[in-house]
Amino acid sequence: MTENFDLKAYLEEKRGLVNRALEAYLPAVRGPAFRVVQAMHYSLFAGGKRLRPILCLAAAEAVGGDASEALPVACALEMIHTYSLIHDDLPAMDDDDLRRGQPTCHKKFDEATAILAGDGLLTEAFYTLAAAAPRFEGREAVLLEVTELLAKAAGYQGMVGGQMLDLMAEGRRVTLKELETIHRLKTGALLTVATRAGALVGGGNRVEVTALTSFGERFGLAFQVTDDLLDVEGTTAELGKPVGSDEKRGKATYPALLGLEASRQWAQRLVEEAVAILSPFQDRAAPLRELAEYLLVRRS
Ligand code: GRG
Repeated sequence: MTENFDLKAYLEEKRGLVNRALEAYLPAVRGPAFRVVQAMHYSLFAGGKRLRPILCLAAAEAVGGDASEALPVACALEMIHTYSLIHDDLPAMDDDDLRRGQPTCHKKFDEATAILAGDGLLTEAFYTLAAAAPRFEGREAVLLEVTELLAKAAGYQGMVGGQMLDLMAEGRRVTLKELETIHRLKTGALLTVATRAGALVGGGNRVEVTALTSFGERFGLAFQVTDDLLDVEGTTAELGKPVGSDEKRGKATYPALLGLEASRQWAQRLVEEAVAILSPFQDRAAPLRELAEYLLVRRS
């Protein structure tokens, strides 16, 4: 715990910052293809904790940077994340009707529109990064590095690859090592790049960037373990999506492989390791520290 730090107020402030920036970056709902933009808006603003953008802003602050400098990167992360949720909910993947407490994109619109809305958000993420170049005058190399890292984390070497492995593992027994690889790629890659990119944009040195990347890796895994636990222990009202879906689909999860208590202990250990990595950053890392500890008590 960091004294005098109000995580709730911090999250509210940063969520507002991110939401206003997302509104500004997204195109207006008009023009001949307005329907796809409408679907992009719908999913992006249908709730969502904005965890990845907030991690990115908090990492920029932890190295002494200004959160507003990291906003284009933060928004690109949320666009990529929302695209992945839209596609993950499609009938060909998880076939879910509810996301963020609202009908999924393909239920609200139709399947083809949902596919295009996901494509539109993924593309818009990289447009947002490229269009931010004037804000990086003299630091273009940083923007280029961050763009490369985001592409790698989102693509076949990261989230897309993890999703593929996850689908290929359905209905068969996987080892703990395989499960960790799936999650490191499927959800971990984007969470890890959030802190790494934030540290880079915030002007962190190599030691700081490496430390905040290691923090992001632990955070990403702990997030997944607690996500698996919530799928067993949470409620639809809390999560805004159906619960118990992992077990129904015969998906490998930490509770299924380790049991509930060992999964809780594993999450606790990952969070402890993540928090220990932050000690050189002292109070500037208070938001990251509190966010990591929050994972252990979160209900959504
Ligand atoms: C379709 C290419 C492609 C990838 C999909 C991330 C992913 C890969 C699928 C999501 C499946 C899922 C529910 C995984 C559990 C972890 C996770 C990403 C939860 C949702 O993230 P939150 O809790 O959601 O940050 P909000 O709605 O708050 O943004």
